[in-house]
Amino acid sequence: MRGRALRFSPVALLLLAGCTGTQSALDPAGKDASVLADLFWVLLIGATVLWLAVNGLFFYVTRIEPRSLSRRLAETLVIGGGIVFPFFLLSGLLAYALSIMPDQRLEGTGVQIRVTGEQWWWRVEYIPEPGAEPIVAANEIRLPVDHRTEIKLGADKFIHSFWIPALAGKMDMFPGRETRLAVEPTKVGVYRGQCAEFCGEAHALMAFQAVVMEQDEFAAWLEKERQDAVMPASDLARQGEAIFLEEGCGACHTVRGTEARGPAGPDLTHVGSRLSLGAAVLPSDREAFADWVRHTKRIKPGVKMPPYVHLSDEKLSALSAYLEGLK
Ligand code: HEC
Ligand SMILES: [Cu+2]
Repeated sequence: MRGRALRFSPVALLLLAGCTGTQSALDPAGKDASVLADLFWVLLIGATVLWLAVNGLFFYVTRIEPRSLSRRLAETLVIGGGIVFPFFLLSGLLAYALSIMPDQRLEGTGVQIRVTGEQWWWRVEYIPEPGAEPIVAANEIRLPVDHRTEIKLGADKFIHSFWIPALAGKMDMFPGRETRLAVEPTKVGVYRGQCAEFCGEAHALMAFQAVVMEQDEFAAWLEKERQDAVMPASDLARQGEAIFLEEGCGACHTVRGTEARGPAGPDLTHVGSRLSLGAAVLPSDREAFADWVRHTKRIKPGVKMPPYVHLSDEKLSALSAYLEGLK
Protein backbone atom coordinates (compact mmCIF):
# COMPACT_ATOMS: atom_id res chain seq x y z
CA MET A 1 0.00 0.00 0.00
CA ARG A 2 2.78 2.37 1.01
CA GLY A 3 4.74 1.48 -2.11
CA ARG A 4 1.73 2.12 -4.25
CA ALA A 5 1.07 5.48 -2.60
CA LEU A 6 4.67 6.50 -3.30
CA ARG A 7 4.46 5.41 -6.91
CA PHE A 8 1.21 7.29 -7.29
CA SER A 9 2.36 10.59 -5.78
CA PRO A 10 4.56 11.95 -8.64
CA VAL A 11 1.68 11.46 -11.03
CA ALA A 12 -0.68 13.20 -8.62
CA LEU A 13 1.78 16.07 -8.28
CA LEU A 14 2.04 16.41 -12.04
CA LEU A 15 -1.71 16.53 -12.33
CA LEU A 16 -1.95 19.16 -9.61
CA ALA A 17 0.75 21.24 -11.29
CA GLY A 18 -1.77 21.82 -14.08
CA CYS A 19 -4.02 23.67 -11.65
CA THR A 20 -1.75 26.66 -11.02
CA GLY A 21 0.26 28.97 -13.22
CA THR A 22 -0.36 31.57 -15.89
CA GLN A 23 -2.84 29.58 -17.94
CA SER A 24 -5.11 28.00 -15.37
CA ALA A 25 -8.80 28.57 -14.86
CA LEU A 26 -8.34 27.20 -11.32
CA ASP A 27 -5.80 29.89 -10.42
CA PRO A 28 -7.95 32.92 -11.22
CA ALA A 29 -6.63 36.48 -11.46
CA GLY A 30 -9.82 38.08 -12.72
CA LYS A 31 -13.33 38.59 -11.39
CA ASP A 32 -15.10 36.48 -14.00
CA ALA A 33 -12.55 33.67 -13.73
CA SER A 34 -12.99 33.58 -9.91
CA VAL A 35 -16.74 33.22 -10.26
CA LEU A 36 -16.25 30.46 -12.85
CA ALA A 37 -13.71 28.68 -10.62
CA ASP A 38 -16.27 28.79 -7.76
CA LEU A 39 -18.88 27.38 -10.12
CA PHE A 40 -16.50 24.58 -11.03
CA TRP A 41 -15.94 23.64 -7.39
CA VAL A 42 -19.64 23.80 -6.50
CA LEU A 43 -20.54 21.58 -9.48
CA LEU A 44 -17.69 19.20 -8.69
CA ILE A 45 -18.81 18.88 -5.07
CA GLY A 46 -22.42 18.45 -6.20
CA ALA A 47 -21.40 15.71 -8.62
CA THR A 48 -19.27 14.01 -5.97
CA VAL A 49 -22.14 13.97 -3.45
CA LEU A 50 -24.43 12.44 -6.06
CA TRP A 51 -21.85 9.89 -7.11
CA LEU A 52 -21.14 8.87 -3.52
CA ALA A 53 -24.85 8.54 -2.75
CA VAL A 54 -25.55 6.34 -5.78
CA ASN A 55 -22.49 4.15 -5.31
CA GLY A 56 -22.99 3.96 -1.53
CA LEU A 57 -26.50 2.64 -2.08
CA PHE A 58 -25.28 0.23 -4.72
CA PHE A 59 -22.57 -1.06 -2.39
CA TYR A 60 -25.05 -1.34 0.47
CA VAL A 61 -27.57 -3.45 -1.43
CA THR A 62 -25.00 -5.70 -3.14
CA ARG A 63 -22.43 -6.23 -0.37
CA ILE A 64 -23.76 -5.20 3.03
CA GLU A 65 -27.46 -6.07 2.95
CA PRO A 66 -27.93 -8.23 -0.14
CA ARG A 67 -31.58 -9.20 0.16
CA SER A 68 -34.65 -8.55 -1.89
CA LEU A 69 -36.57 -5.40 -0.99
CA SER A 70 -40.26 -5.04 -0.39
CA ARG A 71 -42.08 -3.55 -3.38
CA ARG A 72 -42.90 -0.44 -1.36
CA LEU A 73 -39.32 0.22 -0.35
CA ALA A 74 -38.09 -0.41 -3.89
CA GLU A 75 -40.62 2.09 -5.27
CA THR A 76 -39.74 4.66 -2.65
CA LEU A 77 -36.09 4.27 -3.56
CA VAL A 78 -36.71 4.66 -7.27
CA ILE A 79 -38.97 7.68 -6.87
CA GLY A 80 -37.03 9.29 -4.03
CA GLY A 81 -33.50 8.50 -5.16
CA GLY A 82 -34.12 8.46 -8.89
CA ILE A 83 -36.43 11.46 -9.30
CA VAL A 84 -36.96 13.65 -6.25
CA PHE A 85 -33.38 13.85 -4.97
CA PRO A 86 -31.70 14.53 -8.35
CA PHE A 87 -34.46 16.99 -9.22
CA PHE A 88 -33.69 19.14 -6.19
CA LEU A 89 -29.94 18.73 -6.41
CA LEU A 90 -29.74 19.52 -10.14
CA SER A 91 -32.27 22.36 -9.90
CA GLY A 92 -30.22 23.88 -7.09
CA LEU A 93 -27.05 23.65 -9.13
CA LEU A 94 -28.81 25.07 -12.20
CA ALA A 95 -30.22 27.99 -10.21
CA TYR A 96 -26.75 28.73 -8.86
CA ALA A 97 -25.19 28.55 -12.32
CA LEU A 98 -27.88 30.83 -13.82
CA SER A 99 -27.50 33.31 -10.97
CA ILE A 100 -23.90 34.10 -11.93
CA MET A 101 -24.66 34.78 -15.59
CA PRO A 102 -25.80 38.42 -15.47
CA ASP A 103 -22.51 39.57 -13.94
CA GLN A 104 -20.54 37.79 -16.66
CA ARG A 105 -22.37 39.93 -19.21
CA LEU A 106 -21.62 43.33 -17.65
CA GLU A 107 -20.08 45.67 -20.18
CA GLY A 108 -16.69 47.27 -19.81
CA THR A 109 -15.85 50.98 -19.83
CA GLY A 110 -12.88 53.05 -20.94
CA VAL A 111 -10.46 51.82 -23.57
CA GLN A 112 -11.94 49.14 -25.82
CA ILE A 113 -9.89 46.43 -27.41
CA ARG A 114 -10.69 44.80 -30.73
CA VAL A 115 -9.04 41.42 -31.30
CA THR A 116 -9.18 39.66 -34.66
CA GLY A 117 -8.17 36.03 -35.04
CA GLU A 118 -5.90 35.68 -38.06
CA GLN A 119 -3.95 32.72 -39.44
CA TRP A 120 -2.32 32.14 -36.89
CA TRP A 121 -1.87 35.27 -34.88
CA TRP A 122 -3.89 37.99 -33.16
CA ARG A 123 -4.51 41.44 -34.57
CA VAL A 124 -5.06 43.75 -31.60
CA GLU A 125 -6.47 47.27 -31.76
CA TYR A 126 -6.93 49.61 -28.83
CA ILE A 127 -9.73 52.13 -29.20
CA PRO A 128 -9.18 54.85 -26.57
CA GLU A 129 -12.72 56.21 -26.98
CA PRO A 130 -15.62 55.52 -29.34
CA GLY A 131 -14.83 56.80 -32.83
CA ALA A 132 -11.15 57.38 -32.08
CA GLU A 133 -8.41 56.12 -34.41
CA PRO A 134 -7.43 52.62 -33.26
CA ILE A 135 -3.89 51.98 -32.01
CA VAL A 136 -2.76 48.85 -33.80
CA ALA A 137 -0.67 46.15 -32.13
CA ALA A 138 -0.51 42.35 -32.23
CA ASN A 139 -0.02 39.12 -30.34
CA GLU A 140 -0.18 40.62 -26.88
CA ILE A 141 -2.93 42.22 -24.87
CA ARG A 142 -2.38 44.77 -22.17
CA LEU A 143 -5.05 45.50 -19.60
CA PRO A 144 -5.46 47.85 -16.64
CA VAL A 145 -5.95 46.10 -13.28
CA ASP A 146 -9.23 46.48 -11.33
CA HIS A 147 -11.04 47.86 -14.34
CA ARG A 148 -13.58 46.20 -16.59
CA THR A 149 -12.36 46.31 -20.18
CA GLU A 150 -14.50 45.50 -23.17
CA ILE A 151 -12.99 43.22 -25.81
CA LYS A 152 -14.68 43.00 -29.21
CA LEU A 153 -13.86 39.81 -31.05
CA GLY A 154 -13.83 38.92 -34.73
CA ALA A 155 -11.97 36.68 -37.15
CA ASP A 156 -10.47 36.91 -40.59
CA LYS A 157 -11.29 33.63 -42.37
CA PHE A 158 -11.67 30.89 -39.77
CA ILE A 159 -13.39 30.46 -36.47
CA HIS A 160 -11.07 30.87 -33.49
CA SER A 161 -11.76 31.12 -29.80
CA PHE A 162 -10.36 33.70 -27.44
CA TRP A 163 -9.43 32.38 -24.02
CA ILE A 164 -7.38 33.74 -21.14
CA PRO A 165 -8.24 31.07 -18.55
CA ALA A 166 -6.89 33.04 -15.59
CA LEU A 167 -9.05 36.08 -16.42
CA ALA A 168 -12.38 34.98 -17.90
CA GLY A 169 -14.33 32.36 -19.81
CA LYS A 170 -13.77 31.71 -23.50
CA MET A 171 -15.54 33.34 -26.43
CA ASP A 172 -15.65 32.25 -30.06
CA MET A 173 -14.44 34.56 -32.82
CA PHE A 174 -16.31 34.43 -36.14
CA PRO A 175 -15.58 35.93 -39.54
CA GLY A 176 -18.15 38.62 -40.30
CA ARG A 177 -19.70 38.72 -36.86
CA GLU A 178 -18.73 40.51 -33.68
CA THR A 179 -18.80 38.80 -30.32
CA ARG A 180 -17.82 40.45 -27.06
CA LEU A 181 -16.22 39.62 -23.78
CA ALA A 182 -15.41 41.85 -20.84
CA VAL A 183 -12.53 41.10 -18.51
CA GLU A 184 -11.77 42.49 -15.09
CA PRO A 185 -8.32 41.46 -13.90
CA THR A 186 -7.71 41.72 -10.17
CA LYS A 187 -3.97 40.94 -10.01
CA VAL A 188 -1.09 42.55 -11.84
CA GLY A 189 0.92 39.96 -13.77
CA VAL A 190 1.48 38.18 -17.06
CA TYR A 191 -1.07 35.55 -18.05
CA ARG A 192 -1.27 33.31 -21.07
CA GLY A 193 -4.09 33.14 -23.57
CA GLN A 194 -4.59 30.43 -26.16
CA CYS A 195 -6.78 29.90 -29.22
CA ALA A 196 -9.33 27.38 -28.01
CA GLU A 197 -11.02 26.38 -31.25
CA PHE A 198 -9.24 24.22 -33.81
CA CYS A 199 -8.49 26.57 -36.69
CA GLY A 200 -5.92 24.73 -38.82
CA GLU A 201 -2.30 23.65 -38.88
CA ALA A 202 -0.81 26.12 -36.44
CA HIS A 203 -3.76 26.22 -34.04
CA ALA A 204 -1.74 24.91 -31.08
CA LEU A 205 0.91 27.57 -31.77
CA MET A 206 -1.55 30.43 -31.60
CA ALA A 207 -1.20 31.88 -28.14
CA PHE A 208 -0.52 35.29 -26.62
CA GLN A 209 0.38 37.02 -23.40
CA ALA A 210 -2.08 39.09 -21.44
CA VAL A 211 -0.19 41.66 -19.41
CA VAL A 212 -2.15 43.18 -16.52
CA MET A 213 -0.72 46.53 -15.45
CA GLU A 214 -1.38 49.20 -12.83
CA GLN A 215 -3.87 51.71 -14.28
CA ASP A 216 -1.44 54.61 -14.62
CA GLU A 217 1.23 52.35 -16.13
CA PHE A 218 -1.31 51.12 -18.64
CA ALA A 219 -2.20 54.68 -19.65
CA ALA A 220 1.48 55.53 -20.09
CA TRP A 221 2.09 52.34 -22.07
CA LEU A 222 -0.85 53.06 -24.38
CA GLU A 223 0.43 56.56 -25.04
CA LYS A 224 3.78 55.08 -26.03
CA GLU A 225 2.12 52.44 -28.21
CA ARG A 226 0.33 55.24 -30.05
CA GLN A 227 3.65 56.79 -31.17
CA ASP A 228 5.37 55.99 -34.45
CA ALA A 229 8.37 53.67 -34.44
CA VAL A 230 11.58 54.98 -32.88
CA MET A 231 14.51 55.76 -35.16
CA PRO A 232 17.11 52.98 -35.39
CA ALA A 233 19.68 53.73 -32.68
CA SER A 234 22.83 52.14 -34.15
CA ASP A 235 24.48 51.73 -37.56
CA LEU A 236 23.67 48.05 -37.46
CA ALA A 237 19.99 48.77 -36.84
CA ARG A 238 19.98 51.39 -39.62
CA GLN A 239 21.32 48.77 -42.00
CA GLY A 240 18.63 46.46 -40.70
CA GLU A 241 15.95 48.99 -41.55
CA ALA A 242 17.26 49.23 -45.13
CA ILE A 243 17.23 45.44 -45.44
CA PHE A 244 13.70 45.34 -44.06
CA LEU A 245 12.52 47.66 -46.83
CA GLU A 246 14.66 46.00 -49.54
CA GLU A 247 13.44 42.51 -48.77
CA GLY A 248 9.83 43.59 -49.09
CA CYS A 249 8.87 42.90 -45.47
CA GLY A 250 6.82 46.08 -45.67
CA ALA A 251 4.47 44.45 -48.17
CA CYS A 252 2.92 42.53 -45.29
CA HIS A 253 4.04 44.45 -42.20
CA THR A 254 3.45 47.98 -41.01
CA VAL A 255 6.07 49.93 -39.12
CA ARG A 256 4.38 53.27 -38.48
CA GLY A 257 6.54 56.23 -39.42
CA THR A 258 8.28 54.32 -42.23
CA GLU A 259 7.33 53.27 -45.75
CA ALA A 260 6.30 49.84 -44.51
CA ARG A 261 2.51 49.86 -44.64
CA GLY A 262 1.55 46.24 -45.31
CA PRO A 263 -1.69 45.10 -43.69
CA ALA A 264 -1.41 41.29 -44.00
CA GLY A 265 0.89 40.53 -41.07
CA PRO A 266 1.27 41.72 -37.47
CA ASP A 267 2.04 45.42 -36.95
CA LEU A 268 5.74 45.65 -36.06
CA THR A 269 5.90 49.31 -34.93
CA HIS A 270 6.71 48.26 -31.35
CA VAL A 271 7.51 44.58 -31.85
CA GLY A 272 10.72 44.86 -29.81
CA SER A 273 8.72 45.68 -26.69
CA ARG A 274 6.51 42.60 -26.89
CA LEU A 275 7.22 39.71 -24.55
CA SER A 276 7.17 37.06 -27.25
CA LEU A 277 7.29 36.48 -31.00
CA GLY A 278 5.09 34.67 -33.47
CA ALA A 279 2.00 34.50 -31.19
CA ALA A 280 3.96 33.37 -28.11
CA VAL A 281 6.04 30.64 -29.74
CA LEU A 282 9.46 32.29 -29.24
CA PRO A 283 10.94 34.66 -26.67
CA SER A 284 11.58 38.20 -27.87
CA ASP A 285 15.34 38.60 -28.19
CA ARG A 286 17.80 39.14 -31.00
CA GLU A 287 18.44 35.44 -31.58
CA ALA A 288 14.77 34.68 -31.71
CA PHE A 289 14.17 37.41 -34.31
CA ALA A 290 16.87 35.91 -36.54
CA ASP A 291 15.58 32.41 -35.99
CA TRP A 292 12.04 33.44 -36.81
CA VAL A 293 12.88 35.29 -40.04
CA ARG A 294 15.02 32.45 -41.37
CA HIS A 295 12.95 29.47 -40.24
CA THR A 296 9.32 30.58 -40.06
CA LYS A 297 7.99 27.36 -41.61
CA ARG A 298 10.01 25.15 -39.33
CA ILE A 299 9.02 27.06 -36.21
CA LYS A 300 5.37 27.31 -37.17
CA PRO A 301 4.16 24.87 -39.84
CA GLY A 302 1.53 26.48 -42.03
CA VAL A 303 2.66 30.04 -41.26
CA LYS A 304 1.75 32.73 -43.84
CA MET A 305 5.22 34.29 -43.84
CA PRO A 306 7.92 32.89 -46.15
CA PRO A 307 11.20 31.76 -44.57
CA TYR A 308 14.10 34.06 -45.59
CA VAL A 309 16.71 31.31 -45.94
CA HIS A 310 18.72 33.28 -48.50
CA LEU A 311 19.67 36.09 -46.07
CA SER A 312 23.34 36.06 -45.03
CA ASP A 313 24.22 35.94 -41.33
CA GLU A 314 25.33 39.59 -41.51
CA LYS A 315 22.08 40.77 -43.03
CA LEU A 316 20.09 38.71 -40.59
CA SER A 317 21.89 40.13 -37.58
CA ALA A 318 21.35 43.70 -38.84
CA LEU A 319 17.68 42.93 -39.39
CA SER A 320 17.34 41.47 -35.88
CA ALA A 321 19.08 44.48 -34.35
CA TYR A 322 16.54 46.71 -36.12
CA LEU A 323 13.51 44.64 -35.07
CA GLU A 324 14.68 44.29 -31.48
CA GLY A 325 15.17 48.05 -31.31
CA LEU A 326 11.53 48.72 -32.28
CA LYS A 327 10.59 49.25 -28.63
C1 HEC B 1 3.67 37.40 -47.16
C2 HEC B 1 3.58 38.28 -46.03
C3 HEC B 1 4.80 38.47 -45.16
C4 HEC B 1 6.07 38.87 -45.51
C5 HEC B 1 6.58 39.21 -46.88
C6 HEC B 1 6.80 38.94 -44.28
N1 HEC B 1 6.03 38.59 -43.22
FE1 HEC B 1 6.58 38.60 -41.28
N2 HEC B 1 4.78 37.81 -40.76
C7 HEC B 1 3.74 37.55 -41.62
C8 HEC B 1 2.67 36.90 -40.90
C9 HEC B 1 1.36 36.44 -41.49
C10 HEC B 1 3.10 36.77 -39.57
C11 HEC B 1 2.35 36.13 -38.43
C12 HEC B 1 2.72 34.66 -38.40
C13 HEC B 1 2.18 33.87 -37.27
O1 HEC B 1 2.50 34.15 -36.11
O2 HEC B 1 1.43 32.92 -37.55
C14 HEC B 1 4.43 37.37 -39.51
C15 HEC B 1 5.16 37.48 -38.33
C16 HEC B 1 6.34 38.19 -38.25
C17 HEC B 1 7.03 38.51 -37.01
C18 HEC B 1 6.52 38.18 -35.60
C19 HEC B 1 5.59 39.30 -35.17
C20 HEC B 1 4.99 39.13 -33.81
O3 HEC B 1 4.05 39.87 -33.50
O4 HEC B 1 5.42 38.28 -33.02
C21 HEC B 1 8.15 39.18 -37.34
C22 HEC B 1 9.19 39.75 -36.37
C23 HEC B 1 8.20 39.28 -38.77
N3 HEC B 1 7.08 38.68 -39.29
C24 HEC B 1 9.21 39.90 -39.48
C25 HEC B 1 9.28 39.87 -40.87
C26 HEC B 1 10.45 40.32 -41.62
C27 HEC B 1 11.72 40.88 -41.00
C28 HEC B 1 10.17 40.15 -42.93
C29 HEC B 1 11.06 40.43 -44.13
C30 HEC B 1 12.36 39.80 -44.10
C31 HEC B 1 8.81 39.62 -43.01
N4 HEC B 1 8.32 39.45 -41.76
C32 HEC B 1 8.14 39.34 -44.20
C33 HEC B 1 3.71 37.87 -42.96
C34 HEC B 1 4.80 38.28 -43.71
CU1 LIG C 1 -7.13 27.90 -33.19
